[in-house]
Amino acid sequence: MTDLFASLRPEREEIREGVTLLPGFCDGQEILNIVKEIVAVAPFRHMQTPGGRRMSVAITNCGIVGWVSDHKGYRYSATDPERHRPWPEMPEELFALAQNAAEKSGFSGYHPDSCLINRYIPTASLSPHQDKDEHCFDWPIISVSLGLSAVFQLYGNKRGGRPLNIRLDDGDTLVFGGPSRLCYHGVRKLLPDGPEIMRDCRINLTFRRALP
Ligand code: MD3
Ligand code: FE
Repeated sequence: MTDLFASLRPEREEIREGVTLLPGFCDGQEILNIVKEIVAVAPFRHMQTPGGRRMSVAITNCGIVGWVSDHKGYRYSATDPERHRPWPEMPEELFALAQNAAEKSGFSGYHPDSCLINRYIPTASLSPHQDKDEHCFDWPIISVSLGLSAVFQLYGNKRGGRPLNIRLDDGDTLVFGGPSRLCYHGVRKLLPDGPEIMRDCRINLTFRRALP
């Protein structure tokens, strides 16, 4: 459907130093079709936290390495622990999407080697955490939201305090880099709004540079 209000939204919004929101940067339907091909090979699954709890968010990955969690901890692995096989390759369209979003936000030459794909049903949430399992923090993390909208919460570089609430809609793309790369963040709740093709869940892709 044509977005009549697209012209009223800024193309790029600097939320804070190193955090750039690109509203409606991608076509959610197009990205969803690519995600479906990945999921047909490496299905969504619920991982265990190191403490032995089942994550409410279901995940899968594509790329050279994928983020995994089990009783031994959080890490990146070249092997899918469920399939004992490499993760599906990162499709060129996804690599290009992340690279273009990074470029628009001041990070040229971005080469993500991992894409974590999170699936939220309306009761799922992600408690505040830092992303620090990557080898270094010089490169940004790029987040792409699909389907149901959600309230994303951005804290500072220490746990606690009052978060900034950011609503993320289908197609919205966020870039986290520079001094905000290690900010605490979480996903509070899903909202009942979304595109016709995806009113039952939210999918979030995070592109990462995990390896040296
Ligand atoms: C801010 N995912 O997978 S993406 C995650 O919507 C994760 O599924 C959320 O947090 C989701 O780790 C949020 C946005 C995000 C990702 C990385 C960040 C925000 C970040 C790193 C630093 C600061
Ligand atoms: Fe995170």
